[in-house]
Amino acid sequence: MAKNKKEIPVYMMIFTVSSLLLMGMLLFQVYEAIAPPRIGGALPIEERGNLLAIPAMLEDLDPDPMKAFYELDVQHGQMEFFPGVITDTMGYNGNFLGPVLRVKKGQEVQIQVNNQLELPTTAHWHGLDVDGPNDGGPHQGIMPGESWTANFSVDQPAATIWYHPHFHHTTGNQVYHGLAGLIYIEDEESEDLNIPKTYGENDIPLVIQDRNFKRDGNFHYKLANIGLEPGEVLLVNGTPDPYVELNRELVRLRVLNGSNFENFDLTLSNGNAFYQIASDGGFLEAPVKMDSLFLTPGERAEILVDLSEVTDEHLALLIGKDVVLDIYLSGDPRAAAEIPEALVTVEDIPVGENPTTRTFVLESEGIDGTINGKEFDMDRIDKVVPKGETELWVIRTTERSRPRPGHPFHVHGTQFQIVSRDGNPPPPEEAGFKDTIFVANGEEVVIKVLFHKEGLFMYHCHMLEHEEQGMMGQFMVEDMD
Ligand SMILES: [Cu+2]
Repeated sequence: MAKNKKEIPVYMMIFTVSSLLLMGMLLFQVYEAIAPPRIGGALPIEERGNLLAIPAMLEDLDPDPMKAFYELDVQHGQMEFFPGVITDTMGYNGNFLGPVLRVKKGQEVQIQVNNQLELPTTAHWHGLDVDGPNDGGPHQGIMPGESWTANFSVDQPAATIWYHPHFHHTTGNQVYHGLAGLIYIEDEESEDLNIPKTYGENDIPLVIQDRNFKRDGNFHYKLANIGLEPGEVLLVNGTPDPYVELNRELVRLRVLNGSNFENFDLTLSNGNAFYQIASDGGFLEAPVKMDSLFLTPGERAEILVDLSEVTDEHLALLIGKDVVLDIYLSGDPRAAAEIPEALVTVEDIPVGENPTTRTFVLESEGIDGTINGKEFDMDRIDKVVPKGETELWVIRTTERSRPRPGHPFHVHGTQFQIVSRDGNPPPPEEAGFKDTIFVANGEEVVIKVLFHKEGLFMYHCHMLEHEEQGMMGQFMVEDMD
């Protein structure tokens, strides 16, 4: 995952060169492995990497403020991630990734998805409280040349959710090639909060993904290689080696771990703390001060970073020693920004007496996996769940899942809350609404789930290759009154 920087200190160069000689044919990999991260100093402008791409905000084609109509074309594309090297990609309304769709609580939304690929796809709204037929899961396949329109009303608090394909056995490949995008749900509270809201200026989306490339420049997506080691290149919003220029002020980063298989642990190069204000399903009750942010595939977090007092010209967002994003600062340092003391009231999901309890045991070996000992079967409904009745779901991973540290468990069609992690109450950053949670090997996480809408939904590991190799099940939500 090391970023290939141009400036290397002399001592490291000597070390590098001698190592390269020793290693002979492993030249390139060795350089990648020992190239030092460039953490402190700023680079002259001409040596900066690539300006961070900011996804377009898609135009709502419905003039009625209580409605929204969006159109997404699923298409092939090409990108020049590296100068002179063409990579075949896929994107929504463009070459790679997709635009941001902004919807408001209470709106009636239609999203028309036009499949211009020669492969089937779906458009799944990850994190959306929606009924089964509009969820965009494996059963809502959109055949080549066809269109599908999702209809739903926005019936949940403000949140940063996302969309991606979910057609069984093509999901991992299509996401890897670029099919993913963000949806911003806004409501009165999100609009009233005193937090940064200027899109692309102080409210910045960061879709972080790791990738491997073949010699011909195309993505190296091969099931056998997935999960053996992280991708060599980190893309942020589709930009390799990205930088962004920000004012010395409070900024809000909306981060999605959009990788297929890798966990990310994010820190700031100056060691400063930041504040998590939202998890998958919306705002937390209060900002949570932290100095690292752990996100598994599919998870989102919104963080506030106060750049007001930073006197350095440059800092970086890091994963370990690797630079994810270079940040160059402008404007004069000033007094620290005010971090809101409180954000929203998170409605507690009510639990009745003697709630139904179900257990889900996640087990993997390499990229193969099962839930409760079973591989996914499109023709088998694993659970029937009553609408409107909170259940307790107990999620466990087995030690057999090593060497992976655990699995991100995702449930469609709802936002749930964590009751306990290994018997302890969740930490404050996990006390809000979630749709994807990390369950470490040997750990037991209890969640309370409540489904408001009927239909067929999925639960699965969000390491996409685990999902496709069997770590998925399906449940039918029925009105039993
Ligand atoms: Cu997994």
